[in-house]
Amino acid sequence: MMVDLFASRVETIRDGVVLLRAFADPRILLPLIDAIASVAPFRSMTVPGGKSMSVATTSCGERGWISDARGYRYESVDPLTQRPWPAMPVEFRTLAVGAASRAGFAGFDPDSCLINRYAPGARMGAHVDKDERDFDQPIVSVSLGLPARFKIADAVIPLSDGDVVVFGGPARTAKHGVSPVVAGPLPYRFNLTFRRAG
Ligand SMILES: O=C(O)CCC(=O)C(=O)O
Ligand SMILES: [Mn+2]
Repeated sequence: MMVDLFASRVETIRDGVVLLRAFADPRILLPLIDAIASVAPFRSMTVPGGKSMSVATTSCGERGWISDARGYRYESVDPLTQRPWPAMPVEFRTLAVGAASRAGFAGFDPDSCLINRYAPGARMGAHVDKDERDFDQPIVSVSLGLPARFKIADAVIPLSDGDVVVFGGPARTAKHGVSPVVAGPLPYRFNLTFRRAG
């Protein structure tokens, strides 16, 4: 799953923001994303103001993050299919727990994985992840496919296929976002955002 737990470099970007370069294996993760999307398709969600997000999203795990005219929240049933979200693959969970632990956050217990799909031009505006109950648990954010510029607090982190960012503790409620993704040799950038939501 992971390239090599102990060989991978751990870079502390800011207090509570840790970068693990090439920690995740896209060859294992991308087919699992396809399998999830065959059950819970990617969709473009609406934000409360009425606009559509430029990223396409789906989820797996006990809870999925939802945005619609009523606001932001977690739901255990996918509103598109009216079925529970697909289970979180064990490979996802192992990756997220391992990355958190390597970054200094032992005991991470994710119940939700939001999957963001960025076509070229898609972006994510600056925001805080604040729809979760327990801010003691970190966020584990996995980048796959096309590169991206991830901004968090006052740092800009160029991310490549397989890179993982963990933010927690003093950085758990740091503002972060993604600049518009630039076209390249792959069709998309994917992001897996693991959280303890409930
Ligand atoms: O795509 C990313 O790297 C960040 C995604 C994110 O912050 C989110 O979904 O809340
Ligand atoms: Mn976020």
